[in-house]
Amino acid sequence: VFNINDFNTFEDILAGLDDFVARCPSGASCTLEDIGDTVEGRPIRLLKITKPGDRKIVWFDSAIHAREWLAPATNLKLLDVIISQQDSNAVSLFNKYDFYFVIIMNPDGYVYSWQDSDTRLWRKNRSPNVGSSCVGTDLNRNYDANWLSDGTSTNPCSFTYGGTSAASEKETQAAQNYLRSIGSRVLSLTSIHTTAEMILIPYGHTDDNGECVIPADHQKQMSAANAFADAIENTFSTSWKRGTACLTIYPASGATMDYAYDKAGITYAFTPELRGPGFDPPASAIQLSFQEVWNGVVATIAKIEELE
Ligand code: 0X9
Ligand code: ZN
Repeated sequence: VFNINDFNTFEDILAGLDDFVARCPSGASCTLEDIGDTVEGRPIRLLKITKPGDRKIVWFDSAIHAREWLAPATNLKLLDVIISQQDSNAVSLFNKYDFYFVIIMNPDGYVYSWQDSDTRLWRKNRSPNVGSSCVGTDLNRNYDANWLSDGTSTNPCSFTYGGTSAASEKETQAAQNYLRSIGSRVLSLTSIHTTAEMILIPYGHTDDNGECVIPADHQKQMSAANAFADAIENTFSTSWKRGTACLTIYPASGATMDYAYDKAGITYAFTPELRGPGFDPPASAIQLSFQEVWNGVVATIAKIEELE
């Protein structure tokens, strides 16, 4: 049974999405759309909460890395606060923007991470690799954004295996095509991961001299990231790093966020690395994570409005 205050199986999350649609606020439309499917035949399901008019989109995705269970759990709470329309910030944000949520970007990997204790820490998708007994590609290294340049492996047994070509994976193709189709309407994209307590912005790659590449929009992106991270820190007096992925966590190319910025024209693309501890925090971390991230989202959107 779906429980917003606990970690949920893929099946329960799909049922939970149906419940959310049934609770759509009055005057709004809540629509499910499958942007693609996986090698094992599971849907990559998008929930759109919209109102009529020419409105910008606020996008949240999670669980491209299967084992990072706090990410979809936090994302479901963001979806809940928007659909419930009980919070004054949620009301004013939904007066202006449409909200799009993909809770599970990597369904096959997520299901595998629930199978048993041996598979709990699975990260990649579950597509077979020709000529190898090792399964899966790291979808956050597979995007057509400086693919294979940094922090990735050509060994199918590696947990950062980048795939046979840019966007070789069905999940990547689905996300890329969809993001390009809506990119000009997206105010911000937040691709949620765990666990390093950081707000990352583009880019992840380095240049020929091994220097981290800094985007043209860095100043704006950095002030939005600072607003995000400061609001998180102020929630529970914690400390969060912020900055480009390459400088702040490590060089890594071919990620969702970098594709969103570089190829889909989304200026404000963030990767929060949520609180820990580790990949198995207690369920009590879900509400804490939500509270701090929600404060961050409200603050960063206010900052983006100021910058644009
Ligand atoms: O390595 C990753 O994919 C992310 N860290 S995680 O521990 N969740 O695996 C960081 C992604 C950095 N983002 C970009 N390179 N754009
Ligand atoms: Zn991750």
